[in-house]
Amino acid sequence: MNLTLTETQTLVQKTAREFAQKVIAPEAARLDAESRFPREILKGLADLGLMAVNVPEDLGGSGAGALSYALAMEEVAAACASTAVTMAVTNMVGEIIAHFGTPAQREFHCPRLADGTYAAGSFALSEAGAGSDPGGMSTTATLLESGEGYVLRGDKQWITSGAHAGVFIVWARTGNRETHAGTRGISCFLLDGGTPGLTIGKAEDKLGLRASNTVPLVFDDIQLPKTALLGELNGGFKIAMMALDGGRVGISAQAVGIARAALAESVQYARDRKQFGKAIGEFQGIQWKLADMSTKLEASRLLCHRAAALKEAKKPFSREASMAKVFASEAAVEICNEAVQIHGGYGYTRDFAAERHLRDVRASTIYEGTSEIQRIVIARSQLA
Ligand code: COS
Repeated sequence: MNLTLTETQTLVQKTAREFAQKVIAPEAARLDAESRFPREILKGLADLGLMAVNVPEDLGGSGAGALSYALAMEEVAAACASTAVTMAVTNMVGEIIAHFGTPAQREFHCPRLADGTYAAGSFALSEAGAGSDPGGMSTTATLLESGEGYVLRGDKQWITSGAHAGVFIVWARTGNRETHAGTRGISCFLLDGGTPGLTIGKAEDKLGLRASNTVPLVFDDIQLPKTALLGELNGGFKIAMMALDGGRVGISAQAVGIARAALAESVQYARDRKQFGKAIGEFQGIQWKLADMSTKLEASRLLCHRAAALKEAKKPFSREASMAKVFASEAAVEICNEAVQIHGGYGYTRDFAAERHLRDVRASTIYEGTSEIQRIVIARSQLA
């Protein structure tokens, strides 16, 4: 793996870092405290090309590649994890449409996701009874007798940005239950925000990522035209799996960004805080914590960048994405937990960001596939 960044990657990293530190970071605590969706900040990210980093330029995206995306994600997450997850899902939605969409679908939705016309895009896979096992979903899209479209019926759960999305990618069961059971009878559809019959439920009151929006959706016999089908009929499960592989690289980068911020603040605190007549950073107990935190952080970043580099080279990267996700997210939880410990009593208050990082990072071992699911993917690849 080449560890030297290209000119494009360096530029994307610099652009994201400047915007994240100047514009996003000063707002993060307030956005969290007010559980406020970062609408204006997202528009700023779109203006910089960061809402569609992997969407080709002819569709309005940056076409900068998977590693550039990981670099940008780390920068944004280091400033505000809520903004980062909103950016992550929107980027994923744009990439799926660019990859699997018809020319009309691509040309309609990708530029709107890229330029911020849509505040966000949403990925509607999970259901109340189908989280780790999306193949067990019960939402259906039934072909009309005329054959001219589908009726979408059911509900979804944990939908990031659902109250603000311009477009949803929705997975629904289309297959005959006998010939296309389980994962083989699922298709993927595009649904416009505001479509009659779409109800956005009450936003979840979450431990962290409070400025991101997470809602349930209800589809009440929504009539979808045939042109809403994304990809092949009954081919939707594989689209979800491929998208999640890329999404997991993004979440590992998000975890790296949050942990980086927690570590930097811990180093600063260890320099500033005096006890027993000297800075606490002079005590070996604190030094060893900082050493372990920075080692875990570097290892996480390397795994993330390796998975991103494989993706960019169009090589298989499913196993590496799961390794990056499980390692980086678990390491980041440990790093953020130690950051609170180093900050002592102050770390338990809102006077410092350490508590926000710990609340925010906790989701990263759960969403985009739990740690347990990542271990299933990794183990299966070894045993195959
Ligand atoms: N890329 C492409 N295709 C894939 C794939 C991948 N990464 N992973 C699986 N597939 C394909 C398989 O090859 C199989 O194809 P065939 O039907 O042609 O044989 C099909 O998809 C079904 O795969 P599998 O039998 O492995 O499906 P399972 O139901 O056993 O599920 C896991 C596999 C557990 C990996 C999957 O359900 C999963 O990722 N769950 C977590 C979901 C998740 O991350 N949810 C969070 C949503 S965002 S908050």
